[in-house]
Amino acid sequence: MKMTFRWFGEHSDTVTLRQIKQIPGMTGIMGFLDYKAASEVWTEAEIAAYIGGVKAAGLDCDVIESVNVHEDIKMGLPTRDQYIENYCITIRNLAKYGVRVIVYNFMPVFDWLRTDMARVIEEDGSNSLYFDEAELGEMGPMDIVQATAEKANGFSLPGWEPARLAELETTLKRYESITADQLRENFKYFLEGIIPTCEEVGVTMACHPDDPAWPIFGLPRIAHTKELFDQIIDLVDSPHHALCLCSGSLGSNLQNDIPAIVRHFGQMGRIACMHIRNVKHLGHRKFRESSHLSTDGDLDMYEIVKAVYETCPDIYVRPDHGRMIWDEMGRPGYGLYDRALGVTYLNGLYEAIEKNSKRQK
Ligand code: DNO
Repeated sequence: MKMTFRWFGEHSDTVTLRQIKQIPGMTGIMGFLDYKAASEVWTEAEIAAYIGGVKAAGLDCDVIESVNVHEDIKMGLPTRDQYIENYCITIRNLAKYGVRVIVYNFMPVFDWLRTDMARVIEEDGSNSLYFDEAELGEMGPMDIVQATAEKANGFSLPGWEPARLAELETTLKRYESITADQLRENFKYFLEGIIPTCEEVGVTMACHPDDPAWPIFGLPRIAHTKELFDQIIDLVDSPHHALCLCSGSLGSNLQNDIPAIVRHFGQMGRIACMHIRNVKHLGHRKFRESSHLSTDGDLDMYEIVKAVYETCPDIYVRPDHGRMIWDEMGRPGYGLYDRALGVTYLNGLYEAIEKNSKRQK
């Protein structure tokens, strides 16, 4: 288990590389050029500067999260070929600087979605990301983007800065006629376009689950259960087509047996990396993100880490969203303190599982 930390870059993150390096057991970051538009080419000069800075801080950058997929690719528009070509150039450029894994998602329009970016947790006064489908219904997509921007300490919802609101309306309209099956077909077309390049340069694509784990605003979503991931894996037969399982995203639906899902795809060799965090359910489709500790949420972190140890011990892992604690102000979900606590907890679980397993042999 190679422990990493998500980092948005010098000008877009409140956390520094020096702080990340000081977290025990930290090997590297999951990196991101946050100013790039979806499927815009990442140039070698940009990559060299970014990764050079990370390496100078004593950290690796084997994983990039994310290279975003253009909506035209997801919608299957004729313009998609140009964007797929760009995507291949970015894959090649990243590979030249040692990147091994690229995390991405195939969610129409929105990436992860919450109805409150800073819901106070009464018990201890911390706050965390929160979702309530009842609130979502009242809000509508445009309100969500605006509300997120207002309560996100200056950060906006990934991909939907308020300046792009007009575009959002057109995009939503276009999706009205796209079914889940069509979306899957478009996904296959995309994978067939990029996986040969990945095979050539040694990069593995890691698809992230839908978050929350069901369709929202009537938009099709095809990556949120074991069965749906089986269909995705079947789209292209290559070890370079893999998953980035996220326990928190999948855990928004308690029907998802996460240790079993990890074992299933881990044994197949199709997990490239994982995001590990916990969620606390408060009602039907209503949850908040808790600390990583098993007893603070509804997921059994011990069983999840054990499944990693037993079926895919070499994957990259990062703590996922943390709460805001100790009066920290930062990008919602991505402060330093609670995520660092998550790292030490996950490393502790792993050490105990590993030692216990070796002792029994
Ligand atoms: C949320 C993240 C996601 C993830 C993308 C991958 O915090 O895990 O935004 O990076 O879905 O493209």
